[in-house]
Amino acid sequence: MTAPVLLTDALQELRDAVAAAPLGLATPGRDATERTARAVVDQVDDYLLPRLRDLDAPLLAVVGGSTGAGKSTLVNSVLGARVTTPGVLRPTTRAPVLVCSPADLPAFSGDRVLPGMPRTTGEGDRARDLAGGLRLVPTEALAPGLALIDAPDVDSVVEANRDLAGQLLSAADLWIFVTTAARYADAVPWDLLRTAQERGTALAVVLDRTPPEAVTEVAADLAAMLQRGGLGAARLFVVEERPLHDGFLPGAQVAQLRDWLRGLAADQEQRAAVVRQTLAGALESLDGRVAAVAAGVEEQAATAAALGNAADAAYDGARQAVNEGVGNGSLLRGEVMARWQDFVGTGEWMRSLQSRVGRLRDRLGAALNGRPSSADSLHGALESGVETLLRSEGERAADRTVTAWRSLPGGGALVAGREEELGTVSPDFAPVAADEVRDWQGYVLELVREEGAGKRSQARLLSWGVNGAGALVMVAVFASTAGLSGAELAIAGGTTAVGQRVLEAVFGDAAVRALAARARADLDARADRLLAAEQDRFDELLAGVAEAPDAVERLRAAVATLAAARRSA
Ligand SMILES: Nc1nc2c(ncn2[C@@H]2O[C@H](COP(=O)(O)OP(=O)(O)O)[C@@H](O)[C@H]2O)c(=O)[nH]1
Ligand SMILES: [Mg+2]
Repeated sequence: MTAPVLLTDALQELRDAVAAAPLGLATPGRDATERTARAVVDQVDDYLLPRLRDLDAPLLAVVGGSTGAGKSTLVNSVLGARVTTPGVLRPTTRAPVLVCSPADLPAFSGDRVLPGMPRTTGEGDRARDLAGGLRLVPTEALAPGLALIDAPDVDSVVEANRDLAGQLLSAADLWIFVTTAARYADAVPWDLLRTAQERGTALAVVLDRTPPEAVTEVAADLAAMLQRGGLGAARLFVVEERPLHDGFLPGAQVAQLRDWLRGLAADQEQRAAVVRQTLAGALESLDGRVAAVAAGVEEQAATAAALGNAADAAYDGARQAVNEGVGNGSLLRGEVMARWQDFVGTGEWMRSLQSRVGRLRDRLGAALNGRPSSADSLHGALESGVETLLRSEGERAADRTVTAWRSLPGGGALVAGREEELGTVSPDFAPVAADEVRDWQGYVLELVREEGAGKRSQARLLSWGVNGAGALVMVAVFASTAGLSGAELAIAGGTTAVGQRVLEAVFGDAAVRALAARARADLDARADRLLAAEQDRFDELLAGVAEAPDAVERLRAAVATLAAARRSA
């Protein structure tokens, strides 16, 4: 039997797996998944791990609720001390306040709970404005065993405040939910109450600022709503709207809530029951929340695959088009054709050679010797023809990929602002392509040289030049599958046939076919490499946002390990 995994270790791994979930692609579900993931990570860090490591630590009750519900006034009034500052102006930017007995201060001053929030104990403006900080206020007005957090408004107009309120609630053993007679039916608080219900969080609800004449009616309505929402077990406190005395509510209004909190602080058993309830609910909620993150990651993977396929299709198309363009004779038009004719002579001369292959090489050799630059010109024309083909297919594939990505989920954001740059070949494409084609030509000449070495044919070869023979091999490559038609066929096809016969006369039939095949394979490999490097630009964009192929498996495994750890705990 393997040793059981500790619950805390299993939670840590689950948290790390969620934190590492790749969510870089702007898919439709991304933002929701990101919020879920962040909330899980925060709750594990802020609440679950600290609570599991110290089940006896003081209870943390978070006072949350709607804007201006009177939360701060309520906290001060319950404690009979000015521990937190009520505000008239909205939104308030104060740091949340944690109030506890001086005896409990060590339990909250370190980073045991809410480790990401810096603590302050000052009252100054700096402390007030400290973003994301938590102000610690020790007071004898609270007995040891229970601490209160006065949280920002859950429906604040400031998103950061709302997020902070949600994060604080997730860190609570107990929610004290404050609403008012005017706001108790609002949507935002009820979203949070539903969360409390789903998670089985220990909950008390305070109906604050209730006009005395409406107490019965409003309290009954809210109680019915809680009942319908599955929250009938929540304790409901009603506080009447009364003139404040020096900022405090009359003692009678808060006596019930104060007594309840004091009783909770004093009763270890009751506190432990609250902790168990909220802890179990939070742990149970992880399955579904992590499953939602996993679904979001799957959406990312599917989206990345679709984008990758679009790039593949575009560049496969380019490779195929280059392949066809090289073999179908289309490179033997225009400039190349003109240089070819310079090289081998006039059509009439060619025709006269057709039947006299025996003398051909001599004539050809003489012609070449007479015009040594014509082979070079043909090389140059072939080079620029191949480069043009590579470039136009590279451009087409880039443009197709950008167009496809812009219409696919997640793709638009990846190319946003870079459409011009990514929609064509990369900046160093031209020199790299030129190098590749020249290297290929060098390779062909090397092949011809090797083929000629040590054979009887060497003398002949040398008589009309490696350059000339190389040019013929290249032309043979470009005409090899000869999709030529009409006049082009007559000229290019015919002349190629002659070229081939010249080569055959020098090297032999099989050797010529082998030469052309090797030259072709080398050119194809170079074109593939060049286009693959172009496609890499897109693949790298994807890898940057969607890397972590095992993310979903890791999440599922972590959920399973946690379940096993809970069973054996
Ligand atoms: N008259 C009266 N005013 C209140 C009561 N509760 C809060 N207020 C006032 O309402 C405003 C907002 O209260 P505050 O406690 O800051 O609400 P919070 O935003 O929920 O913390 C402040 O000006 C308080 O003085 C109450 O029960 N009676
Ligand atoms: Mg307040």
